[in-house]
Amino acid sequence: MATLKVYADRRSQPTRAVILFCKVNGIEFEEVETQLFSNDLNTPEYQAINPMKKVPAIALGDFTLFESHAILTYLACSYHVPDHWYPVDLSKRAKLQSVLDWHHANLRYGAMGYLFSTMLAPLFGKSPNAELAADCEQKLVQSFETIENVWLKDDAKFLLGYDQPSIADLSLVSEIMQLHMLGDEERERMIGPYKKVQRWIADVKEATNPHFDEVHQCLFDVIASLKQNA
Ligand SMILES: N[C@@H](CCC(=O)N[C@@H](CS)C(=O)NCC(=O)O)C(=O)O
Repeated sequence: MATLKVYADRRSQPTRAVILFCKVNGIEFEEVETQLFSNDLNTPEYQAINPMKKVPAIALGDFTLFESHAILTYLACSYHVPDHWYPVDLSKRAKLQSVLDWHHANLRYGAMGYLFSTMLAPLFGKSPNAELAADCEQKLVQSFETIENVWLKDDAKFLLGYDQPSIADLSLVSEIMQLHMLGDEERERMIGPYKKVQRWIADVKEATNPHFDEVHQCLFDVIASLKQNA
């Protein structure tokens, strides 16, 4: 069988979700470093793999795929991984898909939008945009509210009332981890009231460690270097 290649930059939330999934499930892969903010995404070779010029993407022989949720779904279906990651049961699968679809327009929109309209803006030669930041913060806080009261059911540890994590847990938690880029106080202002969300993040971490910490180390290295250069 051809080697699975994962085109990755671990500073990217969806990239980390894919890498974490592979590592937790013992899926062998070659990590092809494809750096954000570099020419790596613009080469004709890479655009043949992902015309959107984003990470992550995968290649398996002639087969290529981009969009992290499609990748996670494909990997969960084509490798022998435990059912809880992407249940065979159609109704469970459809529910999980609804969390994945919701994620893009809500949690990701809010988290990415907030970071790029505040602390990341100057790094890209832009001024912070207070109006956009307020809109994104509202979306983000609404998203925590939804996770706390809709997706985390009763006292279950993981999304949709499951007692083991699914690909949706990996995707959403990888996104939320990016908020460590904000100072503790700012992050606490948003996530502080959501105790179930905080416990769930800790549970996902515990269920996937030591890989979770290893895959997120890059993010904490970036945060440390940003602090040093501030
Ligand atoms: N919906 C996509 C999002 C991919 C994405 O936005 N990747 C970002 C990094 S987190 C990227 O590659 N950005 C490069 C760019 O926009 O130039 C997924 O889930 O894979």
